[in-house]
Amino acid sequence: MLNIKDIRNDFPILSLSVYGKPLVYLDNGATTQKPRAVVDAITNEYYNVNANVHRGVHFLSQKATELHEQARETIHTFIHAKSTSEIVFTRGTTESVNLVATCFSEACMNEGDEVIVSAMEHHSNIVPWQMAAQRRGIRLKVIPINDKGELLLDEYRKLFTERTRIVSVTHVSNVLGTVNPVKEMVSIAHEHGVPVLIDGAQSAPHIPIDVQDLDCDFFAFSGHKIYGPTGIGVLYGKEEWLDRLPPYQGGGEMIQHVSFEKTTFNELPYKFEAGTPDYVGSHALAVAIDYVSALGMDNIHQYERQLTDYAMSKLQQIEGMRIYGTADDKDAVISFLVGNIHHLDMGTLLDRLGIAVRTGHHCAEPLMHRLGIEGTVRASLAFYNTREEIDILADGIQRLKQMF
Ligand code: 7TS
Repeated sequence: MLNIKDIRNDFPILSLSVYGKPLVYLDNGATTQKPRAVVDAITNEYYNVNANVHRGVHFLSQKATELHEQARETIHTFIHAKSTSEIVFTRGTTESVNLVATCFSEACMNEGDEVIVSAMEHHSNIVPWQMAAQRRGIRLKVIPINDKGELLLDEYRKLFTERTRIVSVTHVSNVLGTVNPVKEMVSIAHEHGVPVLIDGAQSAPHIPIDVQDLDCDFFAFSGHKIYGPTGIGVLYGKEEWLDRLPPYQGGGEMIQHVSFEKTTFNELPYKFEAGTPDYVGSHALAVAIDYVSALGMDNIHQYERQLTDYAMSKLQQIEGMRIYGTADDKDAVISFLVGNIHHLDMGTLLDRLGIAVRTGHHCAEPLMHRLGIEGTVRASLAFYNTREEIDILADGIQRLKQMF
């Protein structure tokens, strides 16, 4: 059981008032707030440790390197990877997907080869593949969804051909909240000898992740969506795949030896980590992961599920409410429109009541086309949200409805 009152005290920003109203922060899908421990870790490292990593014999550099590499250990344990060489630090999910799309298409795809994505992808898992498609002459194939916002697995099965080289799919939709059956999808892909990249931006903060159990070949997530800092993220890749891929960027850290004739590359994971890494961010991310691990990802998942169910039933009682995404397996994200109120008007007016929601297409324009709408209002939940906050949202929507 989570003690939400105590938890909220760990997040100073949650006690802010905006426009004289207590802040109700329901934009966690965009980014989460940070517990004091994370902010303190950042301040402490800059005040007491700061030095560049991996290249100093001096005390501070060794200490900073230790924290950075301990962070890799923490992440490796958190997602149950086999080894720390499978944990690559990136700037976030977007960079992780770009790395795979660039390096995989270069090493493993030729003209006419195919990548399978889904109709509910974030632009971050569409555009990098389109860019690779332009460079390499490959094709995107798209898994369709039903009206509840669930992937059609039979259609997915039919998309495989002898030209399919990779599947890249989101674990949880940032618009619909749908939790995709990624373990089953990986197993289907593997029957065809095809590897799978899972976009875990919206799952890692909410659902216990075991990459070995999922058997996925790549898994990407962002630090800032899991209560850590911005600018740091993770790409997990099975060693056998990371070994096969060429480096992403060139520079310091990713080399073994350089001469003007020839450069040899560093071992995993450093081959993919050119330049000075965000060693303060990696440590602060590990502190965030320690924080959620201490609460227990199972407890977090259970609490957020109950809160999502409560929010769904509460919002569904509002006349004129249309909720997009009613999958049987649904997590922490609720997108909606009410009557003919424009999503932007709804978001702007809710803001005046102190309620932070996101409006628009949520970087998923192809999904909006499929749904036949321009955008939605989206409430996305975290474990520090409460039923009282859901009630404030529902009352706010009722009030605005009366204004229109
Ligand atoms: N994939 C999914 C499923 C996402 O929801 C997001 C960000 C990304 C990838 C990209 O993550 P980044 O950290 O690299 O930017 N989603 C959102 C959102 O829903 N609102 O703001 C950002």
